Amino acid sequence: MSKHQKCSIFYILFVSSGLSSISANNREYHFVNMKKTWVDVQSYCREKFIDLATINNADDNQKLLSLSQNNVWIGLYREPWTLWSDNSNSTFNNWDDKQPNNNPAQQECGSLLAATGKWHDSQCETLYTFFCLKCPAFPQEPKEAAGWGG
Ligand SMILES: [Ca+2]
Repeated sequence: MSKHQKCSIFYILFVSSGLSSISANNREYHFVNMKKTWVDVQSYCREKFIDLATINNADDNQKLLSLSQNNVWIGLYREPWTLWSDNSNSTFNNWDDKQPNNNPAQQECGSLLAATGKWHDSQCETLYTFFCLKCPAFPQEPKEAAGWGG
């Protein structure tokens, strides 16, 4: 069983316990302030967390942008750029203008620019800081959800 599956089962047990309305789709990220190549980042995140950060919607992207101080690796790679490091598919993207451009060459790994939150394809050997995907932290007590939709 993968860490990701364990995490999902934990969500289901927790949610079905009635203690919280936390969504299994909420993504939580752990920022790692070390610069590594994309492949090294993938190994690090899989060992210590779930996987490289995945981004499935604008809220996820905004969360990463708000936490980013430098350009960071994200878990997206090569053609067709819809398959993430954790093997999930996503139709969401946030490419910058004229990206991915594979220019000058061999840009097979996805990065997020701290200045704009836009995505670029970058050479995988570039050293960037990064985010790992982790299980959400569970609240100690049920939180009031006043003002939230749904
Ligand atoms: Ca590029």
